[in-house]
Amino acid sequence: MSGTPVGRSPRSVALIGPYSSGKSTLFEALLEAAGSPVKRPADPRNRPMTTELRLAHCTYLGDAWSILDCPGSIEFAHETAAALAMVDLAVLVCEPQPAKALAVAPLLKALAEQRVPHLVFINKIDTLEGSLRDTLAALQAYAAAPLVLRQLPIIEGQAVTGYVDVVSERAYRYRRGQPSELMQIPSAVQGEEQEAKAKLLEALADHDDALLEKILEDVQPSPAEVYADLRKDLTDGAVTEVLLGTAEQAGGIRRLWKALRHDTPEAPVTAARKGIAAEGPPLAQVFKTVHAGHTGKLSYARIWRGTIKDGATLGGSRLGGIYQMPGAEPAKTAEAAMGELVALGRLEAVATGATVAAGAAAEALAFPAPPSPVYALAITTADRKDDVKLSGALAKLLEEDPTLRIEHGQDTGETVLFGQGEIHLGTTVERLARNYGLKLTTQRPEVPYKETIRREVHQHGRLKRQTGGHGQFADVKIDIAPRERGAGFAFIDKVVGGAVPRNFIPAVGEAAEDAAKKGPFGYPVVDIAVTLTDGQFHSVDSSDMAFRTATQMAMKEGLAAADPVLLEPIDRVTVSVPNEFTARAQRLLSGRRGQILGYAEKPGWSGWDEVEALVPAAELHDLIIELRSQTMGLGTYRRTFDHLAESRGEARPRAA
Ligand SMILES: Nc1nc2c(ncn2[C@@H]2O[C@H](COP(=O)(O)OP(=O)(O)O)[C@@H](O)[C@H]2O)c(=O)[nH]1
Ligand SMILES: [Mg+2]
Repeated sequence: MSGTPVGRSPRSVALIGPYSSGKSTLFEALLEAAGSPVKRPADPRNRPMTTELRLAHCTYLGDAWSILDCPGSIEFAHETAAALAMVDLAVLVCEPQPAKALAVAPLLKALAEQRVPHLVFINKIDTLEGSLRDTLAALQAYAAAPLVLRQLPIIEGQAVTGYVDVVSERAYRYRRGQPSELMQIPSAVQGEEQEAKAKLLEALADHDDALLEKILEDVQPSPAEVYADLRKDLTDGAVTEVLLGTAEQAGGIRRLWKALRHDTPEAPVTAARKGIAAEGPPLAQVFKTVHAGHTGKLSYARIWRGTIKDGATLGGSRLGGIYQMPGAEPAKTAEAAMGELVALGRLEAVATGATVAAGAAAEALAFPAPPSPVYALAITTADRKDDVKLSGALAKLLEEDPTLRIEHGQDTGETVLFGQGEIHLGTTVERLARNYGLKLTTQRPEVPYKETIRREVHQHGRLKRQTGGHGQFADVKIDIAPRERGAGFAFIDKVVGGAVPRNFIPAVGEAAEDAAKKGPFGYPVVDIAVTLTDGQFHSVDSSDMAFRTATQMAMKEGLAAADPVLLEPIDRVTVSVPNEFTARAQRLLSGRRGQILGYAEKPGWSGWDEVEALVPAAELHDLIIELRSQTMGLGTYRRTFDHLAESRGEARPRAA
């Protein structure tokens, strides 16, 4: 035994890693080994993608744990970022495949940047082909600290059947669902084991002079010394230990538990890392919000200080229920202690990311900002009567998901969802159907084309109508002229001698501006000046209404005659990719009528480039899908509107 006391403060761990590395399977295996199993999917080989954080509580050898299973898909990366901001330690789950190391790179970077203590668990060790060293070397290229193997696989025949513990120099055979069984170190692994141990000690000696001296004098340090160094270096982020196993066959799970138990920093250490004062009222931070049918609003929170008791006043709301999640199902508890992740009920006024203190004002703590949207879909209710219900449901979804945005197109009248990709918006629409009974259809959002004119015209509009008693009469002469791009709409009154009386002139201006909202192609007309030069009126038959109609007639004819042209929005797009994909990203943008402006190293991201281009907005709808499919899912982009450009016929006018 390592001699650490039992019954320490609760600790929190997040399982992170690329999609399909086996986080959810590992989550289940860890909880099963701790005697708090969660429901498993009916067909584990066909397990659904994790799209949301999943929290479960358990006790392992007397210690309380909160464990988070994070989604791996890049579209839900914000959930992982939120989890990392909350936990004492992250387990980075990888596969033993060097080619997949690139997908781990952004996570290694996030861990280093946020200074989250972490270890690496190489899962699917049963699928190992070739040497584990290649995977380690590939990962090392992106890791800030040296990666040291704590275990080596034992391969018998074709299969991985157990492991050698590098520190204790003992070998174990995996036994499904049971503790591994001690065995002789196979002679084939002995050389490798010696080498791994030397490497491990070398890495530790870089931060421990006493150990360095022992190594130089060829004295073997005791396992206790090595364990103490590993723990310290993990907390400091100086060395990253690498464990291995197979979640699916429950191999290496107890070994991982042992490492978690021994090396996960305790809550006060994490609070100090975060700069949270040790003294003060009980403090919690919300990292996820869920509207659950039966419990109402649940705010998942980390307890950063003290003990939070049910009924406390937090952030202006009265706490209505504290839930732990044994078996990943909510179970009421009276209080939550520092170090725990719990769900807090009915904090109506508290948003995701906020900190709250019991009965006091809370100090603000950093929380990751949501990434900007990369994909959009317009949504329509199948039944118009559901529109009110939809806006209520969307308000709740926005509260739950900070990576979702909703816009109502001013010109198009569409409701557009903005998010992180097809899967993200797909699950959002599914959630609206499942939780709110809303049937929606989705379509590609309309491109906000505009129009303008290229030629000045002089137009005459005349309304003369005799209906029963008195008639309607108005006569206007207007000039419609193009203005500089971005100058907007202008109305100028140049009438002299009362040809159009003062009181009718505002109606002419309003009607002209109104008529510009829909030009010959069906889009808003921008950057024109309308000048009222002359007109006629009748003392009885003229009215605002009549002048409006006459102006509308003049505008309709005039705009059509003024050499109208479609204007298409052009965005400035910045694509970021690992630099091996830079050329591909450039081709992708050129293929979408993009004008490449250049590329440069992405600031602070060694090995990544940013490509800048001007690209028509019409070409951006599914850019993220193609970009991801060509860059192992790693490429992303951001866009801002740049300018309107005259369309050379590539853009398709709206159907009449
Ligand atoms: N061969 C093998 N497959 C595994 C192992 N762990 C998980 N898997 C499989 O890998 C796939 C993805 O697992 P999952 O836990 O959903 O990955 P996640 O996306 O990281 O949560 C599933 O088909 C699992 O059955 C393992 O140790 N060995
Ligand atoms: Mg998963």
